[in-house]
Amino acid sequence: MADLNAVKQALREQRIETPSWAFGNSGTRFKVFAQAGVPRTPEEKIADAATVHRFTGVAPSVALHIPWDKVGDYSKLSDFAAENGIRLGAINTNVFQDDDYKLGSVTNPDPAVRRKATDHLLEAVDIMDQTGSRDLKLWFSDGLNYPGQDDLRLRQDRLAAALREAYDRLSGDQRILLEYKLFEPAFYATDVPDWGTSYAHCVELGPKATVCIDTGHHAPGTNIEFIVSFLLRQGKLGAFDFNSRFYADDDLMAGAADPFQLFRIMYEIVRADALTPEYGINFMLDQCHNIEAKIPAIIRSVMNVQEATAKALLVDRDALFAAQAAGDVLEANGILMDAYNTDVRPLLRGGPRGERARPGPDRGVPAQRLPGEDRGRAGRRAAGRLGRLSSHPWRSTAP
Ligand code: AOS
Ligand code: MN
Repeated sequence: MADLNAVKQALREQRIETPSWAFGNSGTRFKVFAQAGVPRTPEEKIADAATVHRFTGVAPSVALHIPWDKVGDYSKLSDFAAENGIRLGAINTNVFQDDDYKLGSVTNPDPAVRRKATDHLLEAVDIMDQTGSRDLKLWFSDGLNYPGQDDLRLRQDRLAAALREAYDRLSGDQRILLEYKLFEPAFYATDVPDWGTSYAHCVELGPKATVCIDTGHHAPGTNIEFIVSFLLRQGKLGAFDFNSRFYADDDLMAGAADPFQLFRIMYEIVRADALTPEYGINFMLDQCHNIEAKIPAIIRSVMNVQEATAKALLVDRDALFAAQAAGDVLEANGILMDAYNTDVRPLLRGGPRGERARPGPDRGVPAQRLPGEDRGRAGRRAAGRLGRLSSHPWRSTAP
């Protein structure tokens, strides 16, 4: 049975990194709907990220994107972040917006373009030296639109060479996070299309290279929690770019489209004891808020990740392993669903630090599951858990 104090503690210690670009204006190729008050400078984006942290208590770092967040003095920017109560997180490279990159960046057939792109990766490590960032996050838009356009195998060689240069430039605890994406902007073949390609390059590079899973970058129906579980087992899961998708790389709020998927992912994290900052996974958001207010949307996303995590922490793992070992399919599935169907909002309502309980109506706990209601073994477990939830002191209102 999950220990609620341990669950609370784990939620307090959870860390979620926000992306600087999510605070600025964004849109589709059809229209960017500008919003009033969006940040104009890296400093203003940092101030917005600090606001998210103030309200959630679990988002103490913000990822930068270079050159979108280029400044003259990165140490000063780092100090500015610290004055605002947060720190600078992953440095994201941008080798997809220059005309030179029409046929690719580090995989381009032209060695001069490859040099320029690789130099940008090295520049990003220089910036990390000044910001104190640990993570160099690499996403390559490189790929082909037409069969025969370029040599698939040579492009892998060029990619490996650029990654090697960047890897050899790392020092201290710095590391590479290699993201993958099934398609877009390339439509026929992408040079890092999936976790397997990213994983193989990371293995070739060495221990300081790990995979970044962007939850929006898979074919429909892909079992992402399997990828999570596999990479954890190999010690090669370095980070997430959380967001939601309905169709492609929609970049909607994490946990909005498929909260059950997010729960299943977080269960694998909890299952591997990989939730703590010490384990080293960078739980980042990678989102754009095109029609909704940005800071509240990012707060909502952080809370959605926390809710999925809370449910994952509530899984009765001893009972689950026992049911699995006994081959009791329905009981095992029931135990997992039982945790997923628990309303954890009361657990989070006072804020993750638990010191700011907000008075408010009790939304749903008694209505959802009635303690004592006969729903079989799984139902009785749920009733017991809710009984404890309902009587917990940090709950804002009594049922
Ligand atoms: C692009 O599709 C990727 O998700 C990257 O993480 C990218 O750097 C980020 O979305 C900012 O554009
Ligand atoms: Mn991403």
